Amino acid sequence: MVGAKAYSPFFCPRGHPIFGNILAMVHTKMINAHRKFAIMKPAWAADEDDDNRDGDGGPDTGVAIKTRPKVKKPSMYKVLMLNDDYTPMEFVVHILERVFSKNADEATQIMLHVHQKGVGVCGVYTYEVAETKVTQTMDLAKKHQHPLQCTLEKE
Ligand code: TYC
Repeated sequence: MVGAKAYSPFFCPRGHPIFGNILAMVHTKMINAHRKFAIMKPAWAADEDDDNRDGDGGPDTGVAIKTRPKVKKPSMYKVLMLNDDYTPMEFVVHILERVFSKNADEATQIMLHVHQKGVGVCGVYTYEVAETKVTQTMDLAKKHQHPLQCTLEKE
């Protein structure tokens, strides 16, 4: 092995081989803890040059691979519209076109579905987008004095 010993300032060439090796391992771990790049050993070099047998105290003779941050898909939320007896059908269609970007046919279909079944899905969005659309719908309904209600539901 040429690694930790070769570059570590803790290696003592005359005597204290065990003490020197432990300090070298600690030093290597301290350096590794601050790395932005994982040092990967190629498979053919696995431990063959590492005589302290800890598997990670050897020389840094691999390929530096940039570690990728974990990315997760965001949770999605349905915006549900509820039926009532008073909000005009045309107003609901208007909301579906303006707030939920539906064309006239889609908006009419969704409105009729809600009218007949009591509830229907206007769209599925990430949390902030869904919340904004609920607020815009409720604000417009209030402004025009209609009792139209809509809510969020996690998918
Ligand atoms: N039921 C209402 C009416 O007959 C129309 C309506 C449809 C209201 C959908 C709300 O979410 C709604 N005028």
